[in-house]
Amino acid sequence: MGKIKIIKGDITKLSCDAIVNAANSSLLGGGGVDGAIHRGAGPLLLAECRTLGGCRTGQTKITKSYNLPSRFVIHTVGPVYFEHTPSDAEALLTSCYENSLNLAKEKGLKTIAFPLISAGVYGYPQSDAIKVAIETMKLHQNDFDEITLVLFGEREFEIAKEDYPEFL
Ligand code: AR6
Repeated sequence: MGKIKIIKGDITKLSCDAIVNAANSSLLGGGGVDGAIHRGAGPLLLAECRTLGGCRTGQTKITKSYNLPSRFVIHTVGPVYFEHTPSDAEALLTSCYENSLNLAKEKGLKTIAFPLISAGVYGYPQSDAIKVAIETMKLHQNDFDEITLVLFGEREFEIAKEDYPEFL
């Protein structure tokens, strides 16, 4: 069985098969983790993203990683929390993880890392976002060598330590 890991850090530094980007539907960059990924990858990432025709909420697109140490970037668009009912937001966020993991599996990728999708600018409550991430990862862990949840902020890492100590 594959391993789920929770770490604190910067996802752009990881050299796994794929890192996941919490993008917006234009796929043309932004702030937060999206900005960090585009800065690290360089301008060729934006050039490839321009050819993709955007991405709908809950869906995914894959690109190369260019100057980043990972091999691929899987771009997914999380829900803006307050634009949906809580249960619709949860279903959409679950789709982000599901579709990213399914796409990675289809491509034969074995190691994948996620940021805490929607839990920054998009306002998803951090503790609920961590639960969606981990519970969805658990359903797919047999298909991967390692699935990593990368937490950037101190507060979200403290929540994860409390709620999921077994993955630290
Ligand atoms: N590595 C890992 N996690 C990070 C990093 C990093 N380098 N930088 C930030 N985070 P956000 P969203 C965490 O706002 O809520 C963008 O402008 C951050 O602490 O990046 O899905 C897009 O273009 C938070 O926990 O994404 C969209 O417009 C998590 O990543 C919009 O923001 C997600 O925060 C998407 O909003």
